[in-house]
Amino acid sequence: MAYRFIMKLLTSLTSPYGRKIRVVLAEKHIDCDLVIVQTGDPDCDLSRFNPLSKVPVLILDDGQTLYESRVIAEHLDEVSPVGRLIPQDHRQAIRVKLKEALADGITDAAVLVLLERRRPQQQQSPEWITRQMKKIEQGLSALSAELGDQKWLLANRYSLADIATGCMLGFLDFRLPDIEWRTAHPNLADFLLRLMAEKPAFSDTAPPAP
Ligand SMILES: N[C@@H](CCC(=O)N[C@@H](CS)C(=O)NCC(=O)O)C(=O)O
Repeated sequence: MAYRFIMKLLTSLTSPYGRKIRVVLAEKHIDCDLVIVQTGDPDCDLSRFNPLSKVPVLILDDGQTLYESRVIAEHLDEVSPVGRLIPQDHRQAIRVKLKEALADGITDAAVLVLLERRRPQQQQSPEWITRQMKKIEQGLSALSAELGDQKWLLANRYSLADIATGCMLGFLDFRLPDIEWRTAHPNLADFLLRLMAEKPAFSDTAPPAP
């Protein structure tokens, strides 16, 4: 029987960036082995695959590795035409990527808050936390205004911008549940409910209970 190499995705089950790629793989029906890694484990040497030692990492069928979720998502969207997540029209594509960058940027700020809060109390900087919280608030307001009363961020078309936004909102609930974003942005709350109800790729990849 011919040997068929299947792509491998290295990620943790709690990474919001890794979740983005797991959702993309499921939406596009792409076969890929999931290799669960613990980034905090001293025995876990990711630098062989990514000089930044971060997940997600995608090992392609020719052995080449890709890292950075936006790069991986764009590659996967290109290799399989099933259910395009980035429109082919350039202007539309840039709109989707900008919203993806905004959602990822909110996630980045949330990760910084989480890491700061994990430091011993006396070493934490309240100013730094406030600065990151402001980015989260401003980012959520911008995404909420973009969404308005549309079904998806690009009106009726489901895209990578929705996937990144859903992963970011799920991460806020998972790691920073004290942020009451639903009160300020009920349209984002409805959006997340819709994603979880209509897209099995989302409900199947929810982070494990903390
Ligand atoms: N911009 C990167 C962020 C990746 C990232 O920060 N991953 C975290 C897990 S959520 C990680 O691997 N952290 C380990 C570390 O920084 O040492 C992406 O989108 O892929």
